[in-house]
Amino acid sequence: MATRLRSPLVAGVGVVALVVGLAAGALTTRLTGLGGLGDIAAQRGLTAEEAGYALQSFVAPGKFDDYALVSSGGHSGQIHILGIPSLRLIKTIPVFTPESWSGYGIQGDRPDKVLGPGSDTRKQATPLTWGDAHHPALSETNGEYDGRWVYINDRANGRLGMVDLRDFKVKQILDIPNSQTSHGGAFVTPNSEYVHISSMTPTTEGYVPLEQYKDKYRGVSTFVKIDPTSGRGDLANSFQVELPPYTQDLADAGKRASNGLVFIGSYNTEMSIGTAGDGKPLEVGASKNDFDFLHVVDWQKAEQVARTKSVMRNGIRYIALDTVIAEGLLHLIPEPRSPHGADVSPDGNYVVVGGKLDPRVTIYDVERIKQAIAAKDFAGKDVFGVPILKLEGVKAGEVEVGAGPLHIQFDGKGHGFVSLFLDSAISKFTLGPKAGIAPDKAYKLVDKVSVHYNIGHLAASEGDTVAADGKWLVALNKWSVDRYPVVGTLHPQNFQLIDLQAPRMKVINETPIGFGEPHYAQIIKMSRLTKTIEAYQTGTDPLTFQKSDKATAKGAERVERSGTNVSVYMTAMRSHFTPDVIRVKRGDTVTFYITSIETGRDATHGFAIPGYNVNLSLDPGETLAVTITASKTGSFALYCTEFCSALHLEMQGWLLVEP
Ligand code: K7E
Ligand code: CUA
Repeated sequence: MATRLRSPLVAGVGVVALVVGLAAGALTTRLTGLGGLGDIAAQRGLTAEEAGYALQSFVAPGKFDDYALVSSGGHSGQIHILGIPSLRLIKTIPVFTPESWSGYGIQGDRPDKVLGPGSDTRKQATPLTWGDAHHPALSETNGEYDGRWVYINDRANGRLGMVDLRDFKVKQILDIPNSQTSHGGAFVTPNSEYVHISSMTPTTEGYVPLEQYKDKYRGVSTFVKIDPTSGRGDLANSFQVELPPYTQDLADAGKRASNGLVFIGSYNTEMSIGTAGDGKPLEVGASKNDFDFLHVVDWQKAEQVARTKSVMRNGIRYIALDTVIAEGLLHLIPEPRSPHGADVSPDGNYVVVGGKLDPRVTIYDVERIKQAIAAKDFAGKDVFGVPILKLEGVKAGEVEVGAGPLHIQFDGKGHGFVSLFLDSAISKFTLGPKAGIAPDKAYKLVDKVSVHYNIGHLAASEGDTVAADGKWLVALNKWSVDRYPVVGTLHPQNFQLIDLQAPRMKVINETPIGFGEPHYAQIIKMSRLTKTIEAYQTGTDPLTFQKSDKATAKGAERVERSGTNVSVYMTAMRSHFTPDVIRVKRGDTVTFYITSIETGRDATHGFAIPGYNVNLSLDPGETLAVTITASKTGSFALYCTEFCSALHLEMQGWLLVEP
């Protein structure tokens, strides 16, 4: 079938011609030249249009997708990688939550070294085993994705996860001091100098009565310094900018024309605290004002101020609000009521805000923002003394786009795309002259497409970078309603793929998302993922990418005992562990240092001990450790959990715990 289908396409009959042919109606007769393609479409009950979509998004067996969608998994605490245009799920990366295939957080090396330190128990009531993964941020060089690292914020607990794209594994979870829930992040600055994460709900240190909300509660914008070699966050060189107790929402880093600035949307500038305080539920109290505030933070200036005028607070340099104001690090701009997203265009000239309770997007001109700040052209100050810019002075335009505008993406060709939560649609609009749009065509609605259903974020191919390419757009829909068979009461969400190269936006593919609620995703060209390895050098500690001092060579396997501490230096290869019978005494502390001496791609082993809650994935070349206390006597049949060879079932051994 594939060859019959491919040959006419190779011969120059493009998809468009095919769709036109199919649409012409007499499927079978007209398409006989295409080897019965029309028959197939007819037999499968596909319309001509649908058959065209299939050809656009189908990736043949053995072929690769052109793009990777790096998606958050929401309160599943994970990151998921899907291919574009196929929407096939390629990989799941556990970040804030245990996952037993990879052994992450189950028992062993990485949970102790990543998930464990990922909860600061001075801040958290208990070590955390879940997180609400919202916004993935790929690292950038010169404003383009560089394929090195991904960061993601934990919306629930104010933490930041960092994944190394060499092996697609989490290397660090950083518990951000002085902040609890987080939303404005993760976003990297254009050369990955910092990854930004701002608080959502203002917090205090310890208990402070809610009645003192305005006086004592504060938000915080955190710039986590990225170590340029490891990609890890370096708290000692990071800093925080204190913010008024408005509820800071989505943020975006400036680029090109706006490099050096960060923009953070906010809501609840009313500072409503719910029924305890002002007698109204928060949803009412927080929607009173006609305007909330877009925060403009000058991070390059703040970086300087942090060196001399900050205080150390829980391990991070902290710039208090009075210093923030005195140094001119923060300015506010009125934005339509209860906005959600604030996004910077690829050229950096515009910041676009979705109004949520306003049918418009508001487009701000960065140059005019900078001029107004320099000229101190203020409309006034907020109650804390933060200067407010004049809306009319910095607004470039506004476009009526539909009901419930949330988030904005760009195609790099002068257009923005905004998700409409209430309309369940995406609107396409033009930016202004600085994005190459003629003045009479600027700030206009130009297209709209329905999606299914209740879209949250949307992601355009490389749409967060200076290299937005205008090829694909993915709608991350909250509900799937009737798109899929009912499989119980917890229903999947729905991703839909939109072709941006067609004259009108069209949904051409979709996939149910059965693993959590994705909030945001970024789309990177597969060709940028050049750092990725297939297997480790033998004996690699995956946390450091260095040779582990516990790496064990073939022939050097041994068991060492020191008092009640037993160290097992083990190797794994098809199809045995060496040693495979381990004798210990009840009460011993037993550490297994296991090195996979496999070198080939895919030659993965597992290591499970029944009854002891142990499972590891031993990827080729990897050295991992797991420590147990031999508290229960018995004969435990340890085994390899990955079907690794014809003799996989034979890859087993014994942990004998003697009384
Ligand atoms: Cu769900 Cu970006 Cu956290 Cu909007 S946020 S949808
Ligand atoms: Cu090794 Cu199965």
